[in-house]
Amino acid sequence: VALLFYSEDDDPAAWGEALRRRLPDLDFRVWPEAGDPEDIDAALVWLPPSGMLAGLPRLKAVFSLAAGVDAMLRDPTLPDLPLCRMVDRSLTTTMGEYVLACVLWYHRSFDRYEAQQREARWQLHLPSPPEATVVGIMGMGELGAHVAGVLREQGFGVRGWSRTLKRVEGVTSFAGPEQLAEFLQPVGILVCLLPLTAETENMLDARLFGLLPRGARLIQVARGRHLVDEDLIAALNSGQLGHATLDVMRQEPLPERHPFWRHPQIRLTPHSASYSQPESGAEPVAENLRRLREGRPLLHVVDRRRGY
Ligand code: NDP
Ligand code: OXD
Repeated sequence: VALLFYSEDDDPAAWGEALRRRLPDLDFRVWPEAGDPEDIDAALVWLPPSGMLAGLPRLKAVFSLAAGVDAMLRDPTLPDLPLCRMVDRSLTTTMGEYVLACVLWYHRSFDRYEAQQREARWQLHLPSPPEATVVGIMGMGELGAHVAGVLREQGFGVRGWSRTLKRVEGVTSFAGPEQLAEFLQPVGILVCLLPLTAETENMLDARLFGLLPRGARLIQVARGRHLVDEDLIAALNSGQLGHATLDVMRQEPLPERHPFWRHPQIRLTPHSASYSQPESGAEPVAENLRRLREGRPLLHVVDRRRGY
């Protein structure tokens, strides 16, 4: 099988090595050194240039290096072939670490202490037990369900919201637009782990923030286009939201002049919440290459109608 690799952010040598350890006869090629386009059976990519995949006449499947495939689905030149998204242990565990770190930071009032320090103000916020902090997770898929488990283990109150109702031990579950307000009502820390689709775009807006208790905090680790930027700034300035941690932006890298950079109640990271390490991420890709070769159904195929 010949696999073509493209990513500006991932190390092709490390992926090639990890894949060849599992599939010694793999023909691994790195764009733009694709050789004869007719040879290529599959592509492993993150944000490929528009038209690149359409130029591979015998391509049979596309594997995304990322869990979220919204950018690929927006590209009108994406071939009508199975598109498989990344589902990988290291991606999931690093997301668990990131969200836990943020939740603990808020739970122990570090955002308030940071603000107080700017004013040289000495004021104690007595720690409350973790069960008094309710964390709401929007999106209870691979990542959201794992994050829910990590937070439960720490004793936090956890609620989950998804399209279809889940049964997760210790997690109060809600589904669909009709249960959104009830889900949000006691949430002190809101985590967004939704895929970006036509239904979820711009969901994090003034109306939704107004359904949260005053002073709630936001952890946005999904996609920049879920968030209405101006509504976040207004909610922070009015006190409806207390603080926000943003890992993803509408435009990445975030333009230097964007107000998020300097807002005192916003903390930014550069789309680094979680990361698929080649050593573990190669496993699901290798399994799908075996399946492709043997004509068996592929894993983690995106439902293009649903958009995730
Ligand atoms: P999954 O597809 O496994 O889970 C998606 C979840 O969202 C499911 O529970 C689904 O509900 C729910 N959902 C989808 N649409 C709706 C809707 N309209 N209303 C309510 N719930 C909805 O995705 P992952 O957990 O693997 O990844 C989630 C997202 O995280 C990715 O799409 C990506 O954008 C982002 N991400 C960000 C990273 C970062 O570094 N910042 C890294 C990796 C991913 P149901 O279960 O009922 O179908
Ligand atoms: C993503 C990823 O979808 O890094 O953002 O997997």
